[in-house]
Amino acid sequence: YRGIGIPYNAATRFIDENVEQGRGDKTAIYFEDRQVSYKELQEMTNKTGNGLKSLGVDLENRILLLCHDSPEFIASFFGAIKIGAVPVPVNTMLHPTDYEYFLNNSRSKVCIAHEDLWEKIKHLRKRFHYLQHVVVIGDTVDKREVIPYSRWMEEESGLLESAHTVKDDTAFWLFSSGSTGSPKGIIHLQHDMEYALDHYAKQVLNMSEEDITFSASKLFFAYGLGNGAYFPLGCGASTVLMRERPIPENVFHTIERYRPTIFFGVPTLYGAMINWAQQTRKQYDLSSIRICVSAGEPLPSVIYEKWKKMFGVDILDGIGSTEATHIFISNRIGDIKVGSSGKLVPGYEAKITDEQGQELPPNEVGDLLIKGDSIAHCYWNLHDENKRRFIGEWFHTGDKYYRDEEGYFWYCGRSDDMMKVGGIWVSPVEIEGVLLQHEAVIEAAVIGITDKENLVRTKAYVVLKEGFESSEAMKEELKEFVKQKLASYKCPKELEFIDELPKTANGKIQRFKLRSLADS
Ligand code: 3SK
Repeated sequence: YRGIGIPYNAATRFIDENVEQGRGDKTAIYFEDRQVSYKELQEMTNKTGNGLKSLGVDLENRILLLCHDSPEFIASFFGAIKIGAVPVPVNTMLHPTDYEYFLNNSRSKVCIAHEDLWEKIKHLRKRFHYLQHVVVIGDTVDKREVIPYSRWMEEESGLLESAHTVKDDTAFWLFSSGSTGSPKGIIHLQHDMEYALDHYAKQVLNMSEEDITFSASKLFFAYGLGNGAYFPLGCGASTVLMRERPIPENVFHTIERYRPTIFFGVPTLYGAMINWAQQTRKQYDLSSIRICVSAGEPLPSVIYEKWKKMFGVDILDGIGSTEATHIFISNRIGDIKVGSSGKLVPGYEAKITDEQGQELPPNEVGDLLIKGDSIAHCYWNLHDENKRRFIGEWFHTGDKYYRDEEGYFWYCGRSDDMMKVGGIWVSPVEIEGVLLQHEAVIEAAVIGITDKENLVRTKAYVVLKEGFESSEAMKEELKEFVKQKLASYKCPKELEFIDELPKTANGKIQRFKLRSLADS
């Protein structure tokens, strides 16, 4: 294999090495009533790889994964990578036509799906132009139409040599849920996961073999994939997988049952868990957790403080992106600046620039660009977007940030979410943070709207907690509440109550959807 590059296969690194290093009998995955050892996971992975090979899957072929969090998800992901194919995990909560887009855009040859999820899209099969085989995980699979995954587990060999891939080969794709436009296929290379593991999981979270991780964010998100799969596997630790929806009741139950040491969530979930614990007046035992992690959206200070008071454990807030593979700026254990995203993760560089690309001094808000070796190769088939976002070694995150004199980064919104009110830049995040401090508010999002004179004014969309009434009096109370805490030009001129905020799959508020709502 002269001339192909530095040999590296992520499945060998994340699965086989554990067995070679003597962890064969250790539990890799806790899932419902099952405990899957590293040896068993290796066997499942190899059988999946062999099953795919038997269907004619070759190096670089894409395989769509429409799977719930489960051992089968992880075995399919690494089984595909082991033979040099490219798994493409996708969000399990979307509309059937979204899968038509994912399957055709990725030109996937094979789809591995959980039974209930395949049931929802099978009527569209004729529109999946490149799909040749469907493999279904479940008990009541119709064997005339699809291949049961269980057949692979019964009939395929548990031995498999990895393909001769190299460190810069494509390993997997993820679709960005995007705050605007259609989802973009993000191409990640074989070495990306190990880079995120070495720099964030090991150096920031101090993750080790002793840990048990539990991620409420699902494996099909970039955030969940690290938290619940390649971080724990890369450390020889154990992961807890939960198939159910990540609602507070399920999450608390899972934590008490498996006693993880690291818990990963998003701000909305932390907020909902606090409310649930208050409403149910139950004492939940979170004593096994040494650190909680939050990403996706900035963690409001009030949620951090309440959580710490209620459960006595810190939440480390950080920011990452699907393009960067995982988190590149984070608070540290024992060094948290509440409300900030923290400092650079070792191995990453950042710059904050103005509209002309000039680097800005501390405390000035600009575009955040980052550099580090886990940044994706590019977007699939989006030449112009690639030129705009992947600029040499730098990646343009699309986030507005400033860095203070001590090196902490402060989020100010998505680049297109910032508003200029009366000629002054206003960050929606700052106003939302204040609204969230009010006892009646569970979620808030602020946008800029233009009035008849074409002037920009701020408008807040607010989700109220149960038991609070969406009255005119409440509107005035909330506006007054913000006025007490912020400069008057930042106070929302309009305020509307809404049942739910539109969000991306990673939990980021889609303020552009609220802007179209306000325009309509
Ligand atoms: O949004 C984030 O902060 C994030 C973090 C880790 C991995 C992926 C994402 C999108």
